[in-house]
Amino acid sequence: MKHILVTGGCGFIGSNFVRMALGQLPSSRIVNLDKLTYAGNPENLRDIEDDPRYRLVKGDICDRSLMESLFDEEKIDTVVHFAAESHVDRSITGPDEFIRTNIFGTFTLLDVARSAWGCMPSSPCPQRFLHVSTDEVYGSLGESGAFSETTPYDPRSPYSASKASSDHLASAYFHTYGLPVIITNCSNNYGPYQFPEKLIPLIINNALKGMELPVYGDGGNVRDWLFVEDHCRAILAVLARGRVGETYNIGGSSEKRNIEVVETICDILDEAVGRLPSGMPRRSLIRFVKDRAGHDRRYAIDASKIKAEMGWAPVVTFEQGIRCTVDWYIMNRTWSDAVMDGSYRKYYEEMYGGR
Ligand code: NAD
Ligand code: TDX
Repeated sequence: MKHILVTGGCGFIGSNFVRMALGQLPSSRIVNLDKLTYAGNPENLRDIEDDPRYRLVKGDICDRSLMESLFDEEKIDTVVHFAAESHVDRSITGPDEFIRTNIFGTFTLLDVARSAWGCMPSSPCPQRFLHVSTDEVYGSLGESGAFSETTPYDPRSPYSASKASSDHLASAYFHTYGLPVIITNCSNNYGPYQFPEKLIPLIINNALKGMELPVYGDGGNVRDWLFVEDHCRAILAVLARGRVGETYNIGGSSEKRNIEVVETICDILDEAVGRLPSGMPRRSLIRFVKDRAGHDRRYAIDASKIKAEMGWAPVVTFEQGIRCTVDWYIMNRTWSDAVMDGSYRKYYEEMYGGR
């Protein structure tokens, strides 16, 4: 039986992962440690909360004594570390929490795992510490090329710099202390339960409400979109078959310009729920607004290593995934309304009011 600590399991990717892992790893117990920040919502896992193999603990990864007692009490042998501050725009207006959680929090977790597992560089231990990271650590691409595992790090936002720092710490704990670390760097995820500050759910929710659709700059920035369940399948494959000390890039091979994504969502919604009450198509809500500071132009992932070693490849196309995601947000408006509370409205006004 595996005793898995998932951090940040009430967030977007974490909650999708916990649900999938409970289903696919029948002899595992999952302890979900989450601070329940604005982005963490226990509702995301309401359907599995009574599973006897699941436990939610509210807490902060920076809290060393809590982490130590959890490792001890739950005999943790596997860590899947999602917990992070994850939104680039918030990192630009308020980087402090990104430095604290993403760097100091990851350091705390690594150090507690090292003490609990007693690993030595000379005798590798059987446990696993999977550190979930992002393609943004590699910086921004020009018109061609893709990030591979050997691309030099070149982070350009406080978010990506904090993730890059955490990757370096994770790697250092492998090389220095023999902690059995594996790092994954993934491209942009989308799907159910994503907090509506990120492009896709923000556009779906605004378009459903007939609100303006803010597109930064000229809308030509490119992201490599991956359906969240494909990311979770990749993480399960890496946990089962990944080599300790290695990095694996995970991507959708599905590059889209932001404006294409926004227009696609508008068209799907017009078809699914009808045009706006005025009779206008939802594309009429698109507004090109002031660009994000230091906005990375293009990301693309070369996922050939994980494909060659583990046979992993995405199974959901962008066309399938975006329809499924739009349908989910149509069917789950109460979820969106609940998370878009007063603090979300304040955030939205501050972020978009002057744009
Ligand atoms: P999210 O913002 O939806 O969720 C983050 C979760 O972490 C929340 O549940 C939050 O409550 C929790 N958390 C935050 N600070 C914490 C702390 N100090 N202690 C404990 N819990 C804390 O994020 P997400 O989009 O699900 O991303 C998860 C991970 O995947 C992050 O590490 C992110 O960098 C990485 N990632 C995300 C994407 C993407 O497109 N969303 C792509 C690649 C990698
Ligand atoms: O209102 C918007 N308008 C807009 O044009 C928002 C919120 C975003 N954008 C643009 C900025 C990006 O080019 O859309 C693109 C996607 O933006 P986000 O959803 O904020 O994602 P991104 O900045 O690419 O980062 C995401 O992918 C990598 C996640 O938020 C990170 O956690 C992950 O590491």
